[in-house]
Amino acid sequence: MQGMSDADRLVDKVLAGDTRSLARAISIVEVRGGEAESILSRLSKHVRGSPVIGFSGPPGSGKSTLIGRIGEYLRGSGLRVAVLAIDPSSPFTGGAVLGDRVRMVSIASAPGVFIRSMATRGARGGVVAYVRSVIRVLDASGFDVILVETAGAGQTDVSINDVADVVAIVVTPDMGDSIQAIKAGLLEIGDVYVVNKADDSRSSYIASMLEAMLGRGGDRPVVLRTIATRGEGVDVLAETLLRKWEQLKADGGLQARRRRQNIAEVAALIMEDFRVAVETFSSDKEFIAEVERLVAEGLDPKAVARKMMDRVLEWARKI
Ligand SMILES: Nc1nc2c(ncn2[C@@H]2O[C@H](COP(=O)(O)OP(=O)(O)OP(=O)(O)O)[C@@H](O)[C@H]2O)c(=O)[nH]1
Ligand SMILES: [Mg+2]
Repeated sequence: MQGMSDADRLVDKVLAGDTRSLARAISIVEVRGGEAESILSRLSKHVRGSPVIGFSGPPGSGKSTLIGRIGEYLRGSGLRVAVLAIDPSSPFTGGAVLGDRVRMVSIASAPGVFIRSMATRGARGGVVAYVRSVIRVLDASGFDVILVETAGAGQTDVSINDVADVVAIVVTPDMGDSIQAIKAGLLEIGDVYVVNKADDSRSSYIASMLEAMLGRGGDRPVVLRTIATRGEGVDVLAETLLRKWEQLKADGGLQARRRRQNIAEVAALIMEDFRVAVETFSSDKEFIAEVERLVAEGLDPKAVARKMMDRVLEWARKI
């Protein structure tokens, strides 16, 4: 069609549900830049605010297997499901990683299910913003639920509650892992705690221990047990997560969480621009000469940094 830009055409196909165009749009958004911005702004009026459910927890606790099963379950009730696996181990520009796709094989080929791995190594502080952009693309393209997997605290560049509305923390009956996970600060961020691999006899002990640690308040997170490999407990888990989202939507909690997500995203974007500005500027000849002059005058580094700050900000605005 005459007068249509490439971005218009791509966005039209994404909105029409074309999976290949969706994958392409996500790749463009991941890299950022002008084309990404025009795609995101064209899609923005189609964003519906679908539930984003996050899964975090120690490596190997069964997050991918669980997500695969939950995807299947939700799909069975007629919902379109997108899965976003955030992979800290792969280089950011390395493209999709197939490992998770293999474990989610039960749903990978199902219609109405879309799986994407997003590599984050090398993206540094901007990860939150990249992930939220991709979530917006998925939402606008019509998915009813978006499931996000990240590795546990400290192992990834994105904290799950910066991108997800409702958070499930997946641990295993293996004591070491669970205690490690809890120590790493996962006790504060979960809405639901899942003791997966409940085919292990220690699971009820770990579940009780978690319940004791979580305390007794009215809004205490739920502890559930699952056997992801057999799909046991998956229906209850899926319903619990969606019910929590509905409850948050009704009582204003969702709006509060999304406001926090927006702030985290904007802060990440500013930080990213600022980082680039500092890196560019600090290898600039004039900058170096100026810094050397101030140091030679006897100013301490902190004072020099203050003096240079305005110049860096000016630089950042041009990015
Ligand atoms: N026995 C048992 N094994 C399970 C269960 N759920 C998952 N597994 C196995 O645990 C291993 C890890 O599962 P994944 O789903 O890849 O775990 P993950 O948390 O996504 O792992 P990372 O993404 O590497 O952190 C796989 O071999 C699964 O088959 C379960 O309920 N019981
Ligand atoms: Mg996984």
